[in-house]
Amino acid sequence: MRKPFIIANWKMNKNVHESVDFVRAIKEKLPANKEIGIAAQAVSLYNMKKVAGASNLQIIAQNAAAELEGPYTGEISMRSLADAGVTYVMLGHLERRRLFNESNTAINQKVLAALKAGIVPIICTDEEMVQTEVNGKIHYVFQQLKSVLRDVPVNKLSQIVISYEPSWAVGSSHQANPEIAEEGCQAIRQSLADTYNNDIADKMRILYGGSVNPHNIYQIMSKPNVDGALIGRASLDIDSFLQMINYVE
Ligand code: 3PY
Repeated sequence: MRKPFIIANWKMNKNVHESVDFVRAIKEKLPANKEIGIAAQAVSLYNMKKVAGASNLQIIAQNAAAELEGPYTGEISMRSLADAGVTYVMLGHLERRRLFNESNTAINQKVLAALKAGIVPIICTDEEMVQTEVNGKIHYVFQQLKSVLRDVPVNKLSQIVISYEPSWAVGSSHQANPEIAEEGCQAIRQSLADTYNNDIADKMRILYGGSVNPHNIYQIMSKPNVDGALIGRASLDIDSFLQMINYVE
């Protein structure tokens, strides 16, 4: 069984005090049957973890360097993040690809560094895929996914989290569409099964991201291949976030 995973992606919002206050306000209210995480600015993560303590809240970085240490002024290492209590790192978000020209090769190096440091990557991909039909069976190839997973040891794959975020839905006011969410997550699972095997594809969690809010999360989470949500703007407000982690029809 894949445990549902609901993640707030705060992007470059909330300062340290606001982030810590938010954690303090929600930490006793987290549902036990889901994994809940917040991806915040790096400067807040250590203090957020201290306040979250042993609660079921995952503290998530939004990016980190591909090198674990050394002369890289201004960078943040996965090793330091792990020491600060960070358990997951989001890699390859569309805004990083688009605004900071992050390539699949660079993201792949970061995925490998995260695994070395003991941090689980949450890898974001968009809708770019090639669909082919061989002997009546549809195959999907997500070039991004293939490239960013290069050289990842097979025994590490099932812990990795993938997020499907169609580019038109990120940071936009478009309505997320549950059918499109399912279609994308299902295609990713199928491509993982084709590239590796069914067992790995069944174990890996695939989240949907892009314009998720309290009104559409239930429909999205009801889809069989959607194991969680990566939530932008709607996660900044405490009440709205609590509503989404406890989604009901
Ligand atoms: C959004 O919903 O805008 C996101 O970028 C989620 O990661």
